[in-house]
Amino acid sequence: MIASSPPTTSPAAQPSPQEIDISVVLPCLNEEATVASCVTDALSYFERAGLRGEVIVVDNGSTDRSKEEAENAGARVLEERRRGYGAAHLRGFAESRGRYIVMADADATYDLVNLDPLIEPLRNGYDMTVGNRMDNMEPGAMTWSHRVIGTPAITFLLKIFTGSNIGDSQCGLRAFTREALEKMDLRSSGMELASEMVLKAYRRGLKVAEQPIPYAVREGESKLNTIRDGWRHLRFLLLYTPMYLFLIPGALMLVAGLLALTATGGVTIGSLTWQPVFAGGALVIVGTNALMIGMASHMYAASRGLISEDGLTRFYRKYGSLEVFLGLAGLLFLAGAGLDALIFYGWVSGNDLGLNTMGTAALAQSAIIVAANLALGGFLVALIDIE
Ligand SMILES: Nc1nc2c(ncn2[C@@H]2O[C@H](COP(=O)(O)OP(=O)(O)OP(=O)(O)O)[C@@H](O)[C@H]2O)c(=O)[nH]1
Ligand SMILES: [Mg+2]
Repeated sequence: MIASSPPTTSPAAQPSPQEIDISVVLPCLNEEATVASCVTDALSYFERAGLRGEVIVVDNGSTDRSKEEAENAGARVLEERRRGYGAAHLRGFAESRGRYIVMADADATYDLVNLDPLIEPLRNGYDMTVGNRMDNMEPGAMTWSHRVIGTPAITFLLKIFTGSNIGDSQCGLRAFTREALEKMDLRSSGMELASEMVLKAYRRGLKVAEQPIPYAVREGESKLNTIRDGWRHLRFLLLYTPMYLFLIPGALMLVAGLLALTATGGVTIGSLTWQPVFAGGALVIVGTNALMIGMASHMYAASRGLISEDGLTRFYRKYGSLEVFLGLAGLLFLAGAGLDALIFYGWVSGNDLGLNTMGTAALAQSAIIVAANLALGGFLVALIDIE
């Protein structure tokens, strides 16, 4: 039973949303050589599996015959205004009507003749199935740098940042339920959509299954740009993970800086003497800034549901507040000003009090700058935490 409707079919003849089991969404940019076979493969699957389905091809700028090919093969073809792989997928998802949604590519690299391995886990209670191409790809299907560096690196970051156990985070063949789509609330317009889905699925507690799938050599030109798209993935992952972008580096810098500030004397190399107290001051200042910005970002990400509530958000809500930050800032300012006063007293009285003047001055300066940053940052976190 095939329910995919060619665009010429009148709307009245199309199945209502409740009647569609599965929507296959294919983004397409100049894939005239392969898009039609992808569409017919998916339609043949619907027929064999006895499912009512639709194939949606989303184009946003093809200059070849892709659209005609897709339409003639029986797809619903949509024209998306915004450019990009993610924008095309999001439009297709928004207009899909199936209970299950399958995303794939229009370059015939994925096998769409049998989608059972992707759909079965959804029938058994999973929210999303992600393909894994790593053990079953045709020679030359993926460039060496993507296979050995790019994909494993992003997969590894997703593992650390979300606890995901997905082995091929960049696989473009996936299936998910309509409820999962709503929970993920996807937004990316570029290739980083692949990372966004995995990150949000794990952060929002979805049940994710993985299926080994074959991956064939593509025909036509690849749209993937290693540097641009690699950076978009990394940027996305860092922005959504303040713990690793700000908080852990900030804490490490703060500890290293405090240790350096306690150093007495310099390190002499030849005729040069390096005074660790200056590096220490810089590390403490940058470290506290990173912690403050990280705290604000963490609270923001939690309020938007991008990370789950954790020990840190609970700690801030329990012990942190603008008043606490201002109090700490005041104490640090007094400490810094007190040290400066001691140095000043030693200078006017001619009694140096046994102080290491350079180290004490560096400590005083750091304390005053950190105090100012704590006060400014306290306002920022409080602003973000306003319900
Ligand atoms: N509509 C639309 N489709 C796109 C865009 N960029 C890529 N696509 C399609 O998205 C799918 C995936 O793009 P590919 O170029 O195959 O990227 P990839 O699979 O990561 O890379 P390869 O392994 O080289 O094929 C293909 O069907 C493309 O035609 C875009 O900007 N707009
Ligand atoms: Mg491809």
